[in-house]
Amino acid sequence: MPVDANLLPPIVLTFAASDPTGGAGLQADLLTLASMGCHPLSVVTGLTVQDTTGVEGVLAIDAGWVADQARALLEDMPVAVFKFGMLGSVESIAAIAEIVNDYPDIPLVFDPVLASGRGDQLADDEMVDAMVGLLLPRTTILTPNSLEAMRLASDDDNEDDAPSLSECARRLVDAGAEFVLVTGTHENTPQVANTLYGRSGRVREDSWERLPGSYHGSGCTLASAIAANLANGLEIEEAVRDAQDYTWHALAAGFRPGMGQYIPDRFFWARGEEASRDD
Ligand code: PXL
Repeated sequence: MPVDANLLPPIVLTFAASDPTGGAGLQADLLTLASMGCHPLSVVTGLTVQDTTGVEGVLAIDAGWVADQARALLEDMPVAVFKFGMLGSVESIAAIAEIVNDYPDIPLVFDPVLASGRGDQLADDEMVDAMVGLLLPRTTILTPNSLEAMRLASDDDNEDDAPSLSECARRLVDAGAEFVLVTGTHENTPQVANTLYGRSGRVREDSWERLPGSYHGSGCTLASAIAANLANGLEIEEAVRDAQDYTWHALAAGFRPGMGQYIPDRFFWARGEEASRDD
């Protein structure tokens, strides 16, 4: 029997690395996408050894295996949206670029994972260059935090280059991203202000009450929520606004299962009143 795409939940294909804590990475994407009504497909780009206090090891999956996982899925199922998290190696970035370029009509949400929220490095300078050169031209929306925006947009050869965040966004749009959402979690401001930029400059800004505590996986949750919203048919501005609202509530309902960071509760909406953790 032929597949009837109308009877399927929207399918989102995420390229990401495993975070065994379930806080960030691939597991964050799967939880978020499922919670928002999508069916997630996953291409594993790497493995990490970590707990809620930090990353102890990173293994990049061989680029040939990354490509084979993606090709097999894409030849079998209709993908509505691509989502990128940690990509593992320059070779995998090149292989992934080639594959997504064969599907130019599928929107792409790119969370440029360069380091964990605790500062563990997850991408080197060569990977940053490959992201900008090979992936930005194919990106529908890039979701850097302010530190990632600076690293992706500044000129490595000029130590004095200290662009403002709006200048960073302009450069990233010039490099090919259709939209750039710069998140303000790392800025020293009373509220968290997230700003969306497009080809004509600033599109919208949303401010959120800054929650106390340190969270693991907020960026992955936000980018996956945008991907889910696009897959569910929202336009970019509405997708971005609603994804922030979803992420804020997941963080507000977050829990601390170990000795380190809090983890967002992507299924906050499914818990009963008795599950409230305001104690
Ligand atoms: O939060 C970014 C991130 C993405 N992917 C993996 C991670 C992290 C942060 O630790 O471990 C696998």
